[in-house]
Amino acid sequence: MPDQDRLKKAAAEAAVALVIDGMIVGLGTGSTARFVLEAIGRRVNEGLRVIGIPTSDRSAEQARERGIPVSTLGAHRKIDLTIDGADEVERGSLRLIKGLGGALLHEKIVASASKQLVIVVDESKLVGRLGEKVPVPVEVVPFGWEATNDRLKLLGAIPRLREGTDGKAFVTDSGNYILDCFFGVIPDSAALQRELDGVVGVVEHGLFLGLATQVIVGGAENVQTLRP
Ligand code: A5P
Repeated sequence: MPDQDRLKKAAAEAAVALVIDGMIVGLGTGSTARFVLEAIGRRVNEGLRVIGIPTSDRSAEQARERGIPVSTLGAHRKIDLTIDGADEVERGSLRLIKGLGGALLHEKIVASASKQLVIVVDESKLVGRLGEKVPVPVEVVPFGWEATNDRLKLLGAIPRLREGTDGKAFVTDSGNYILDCFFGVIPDSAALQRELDGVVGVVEHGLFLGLATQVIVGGAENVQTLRP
């Protein structure tokens, strides 16, 4: 297993130790969340009773393959604990950028319905300021997306339409497009959040501020838990 995967797995397993019998558990999306699903699946096979609320079609499929019972947010509006990955974690504030895996809309809806949001990352995801390494994914309505693209440029972004492996526009589980918006280092992510929330045509964006209740970081030396 590559080193980075070992770190992701260690963080994922530490997070899954927080899952208690009877919980409604939000299931994240991505390569780190996959290790979470594996670890929950093992515990379910040993007798743990949980109901998983997947954040994507992909994680629903992976959960079912591992024997984890899945349901919907409609049926379970209050989630005890969600475990998900992130693309960047700002040290100190624990503000996040999420969505490089394309599931940011459902992830944010599930995170917002969760009593606890535990983020699992390897140490390469920690940054001093959001935007240091990755763009902010912005989910937009396909209708007139070019006009939304222009509006995002006015906020200082360099947007790029995300493409799928077929070279066509990537389509999210909700049928939308994603514009990966390069801002560079973001000095005031709360201000940017307000601006993005006000752009017509934007469905949701990958700034997750004030949502993470803890971040579990797999590092070369140890696994560390960060709290805001
Ligand atoms: C999915 O939309 C994302 O928010 C993921 O949680 C994020 O991209 C982290 O993915 P990895 O664990 O694969 O890096």
